[in-house]
Amino acid sequence: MDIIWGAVTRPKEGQSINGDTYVVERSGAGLLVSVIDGLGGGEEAARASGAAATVLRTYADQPLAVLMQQGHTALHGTRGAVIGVMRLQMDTRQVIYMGVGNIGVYVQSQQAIKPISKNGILGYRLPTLLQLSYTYNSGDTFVLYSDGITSNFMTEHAVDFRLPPQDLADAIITKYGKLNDDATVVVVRQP
Ligand SMILES: [Mn+2]
Repeated sequence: MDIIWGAVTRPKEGQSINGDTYVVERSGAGLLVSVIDGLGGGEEAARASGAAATVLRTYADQPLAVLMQQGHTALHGTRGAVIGVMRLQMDTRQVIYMGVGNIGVYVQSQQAIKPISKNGILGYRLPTLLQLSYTYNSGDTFVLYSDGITSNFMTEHAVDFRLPPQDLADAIITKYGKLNDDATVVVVRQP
């Protein structure tokens, strides 16, 4: 069955420009999913995260390490950004993840799928890149989120992970979004 997803992003309270952004881009049987948080806030942050998003959309079918390298180059001269990038291969149910900086990932699965990011800042300090890969099951739910979301949502059981992806993303940001930071949640599930 085809993949379903939902996403929500909003700026911090009192700010009209959002330094966070996300990308969901399909290429063949692959779905590229990313959350990007531009450093600082406002226009400069939005410019950095926007530049990274453009790279991902342009090279959506390229290896994740290439996306990171291209993004790093594109963000020189900006504030920089932290980024998490995931690709689900829908025909084989393989998922790969690569992250630089504090974008969070939570996977609701029977399996131990616990992707982690390396410390660093795209545009400033690219760490030794780490690609993690897993096989997932039908119905597994992938949540990518920026640090404008408190990670308590994973443990408090106050949101129902069986909700449709858009409803789940909305529930997480409503209950766990920090008002003093830009916040983003993307939820993906392959039924
Ligand atoms: Mn942030």
